[in-house]
This record gives sequence, C-alpha cells and structure tokens, in this order.
Amino acid sequence: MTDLFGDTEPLGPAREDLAPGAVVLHGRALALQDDLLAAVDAVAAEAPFRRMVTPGGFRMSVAMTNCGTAGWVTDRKGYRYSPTDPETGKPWPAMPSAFLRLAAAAAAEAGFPGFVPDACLINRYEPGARLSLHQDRDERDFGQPIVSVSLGLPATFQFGGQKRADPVRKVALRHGDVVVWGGPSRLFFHGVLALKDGEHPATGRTRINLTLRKAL
Ligand code: MD3
Ligand code: FE
Repeated sequence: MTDLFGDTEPLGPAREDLAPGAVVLHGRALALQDDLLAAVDAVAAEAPFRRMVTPGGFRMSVAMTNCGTAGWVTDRKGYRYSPTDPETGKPWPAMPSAFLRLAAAAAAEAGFPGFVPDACLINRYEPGARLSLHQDRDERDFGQPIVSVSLGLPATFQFGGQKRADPVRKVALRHGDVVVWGGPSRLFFHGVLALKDGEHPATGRTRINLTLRKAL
C-alpha cells in the first residue's frame, strides 16, 4: 500500500472496503479495549457464556451470551431473538454504553448514520471453535447494518456472496478490528474458520466477537 508521498503503511490502511457496504475499520476498537472487555465480563457475570444447540441437534463450538433488549438464541425449536435469557429467565443485561457508542460511531464512519443497536451477541471462540457459513437473517429490517468487533486471538473470516455456493474470500480479523456490514453485503454468506491456538495479552487463549444489531 503506497500513499501519494510514496510512503508505505506497514500496518495496512485504516479503512478497507471489502465489498459494497462492507467496510473494515482496522484497529478502530483498540482505544476502547479495556472498557469493552470489562463490559463483556460484567455481561457474562449476569448471563454466562453457553454453547447453544441448533435446530438440527448439534451443539455449537462457539460459546455465546447477549446483552441489550433482545438476544439471539437457538435451540431445537429454531433461531430467534428473545427478550430474556432462557437459562435464567431474566432479561438480558443492558447494552453497555461503550458498545453503543462504538457501534454508532463505526456505522456512521462507514456511511450508516443513526445506527442504534438493540441487540449484541457476544461470541467466545476457544481453539478449534468455528462458525460455519450462514446468513444473518433473523432481524426484522435488513436495511439496518451490523457492526462486528473482534478482540483477542486473530481469526480467518470467510466472506461469500448472496448464494451459499458463491466463492468465498478469506479475511483476517485481528484484535481491535471493527467491521460494518450494510447495504448489498448485509445478507452475504459468511463464517469463521476454526480458531488457531495462541495466547493473546488481552484475552488469553480466546477470541471474543461482538455483533451489534438492530434486531427488533
Ligand atoms: C457479514 N459472527 O455472530 S462477525 C454471527 O466473528 C457471526 O463471530 C462472526 O457471523 C464472528 O452471526 C462474524 C462478522 C459478520 C457479522 C455479520 C454479518 C459478518 C457479516 C452479516 C452479513 C455479512
Ligand atoms: Fe453471522
């Protein structure tokens, strides 16, 4: 990558357009990492991480919890948003203000002003955990973007197209990266390859991903 002065950017450009509507803001969450990780711990103290079961009867390798007005859940009956945690029967913890502020700022920088998420799915990957190719289509308004925040160990993200059979690109997502998925890419197929083992100073042997959505 070379700028107009002929200088290189050893860490790559801060902003990378992946596809129409899909923008990576490299390192955008770094300044907030301590607040974000403290908020994840506070949410998980009220609504512990758990590995949910899919409608097909498989236990997911990724452990999940939620905060906000609604949380994404799966069980033998299907995928849906629930106002309460099925494990405790209580409402999900409130959306931390650091999540709201980062999501709104990132969405605006990517061209989606006025984003106010009401749901945050928190995914925790341990070595070997993966997310197979899927679409996010349990939300009401696909005109709303999704903001994802990667923390801890790096992962290889797969980004396809509108059809499951479309070719996929591999994109490395690292600690502090924020991605905004809106417009034409909102319904693109995507997944995460099995997490490679490693140790990260901020999270240990795990990767945390926040997925902020307007679900309702
Ligand atoms: C592309 N999470 O929770 S975030 C998910 O890293 C999910 O944990 C992944 O996919 C993770 O549903 C990927 C990136 C992401 C999120 C939503 C998208 C990419 C997307 C929606 C449309 C297209
Ligand atoms: Fe997804």
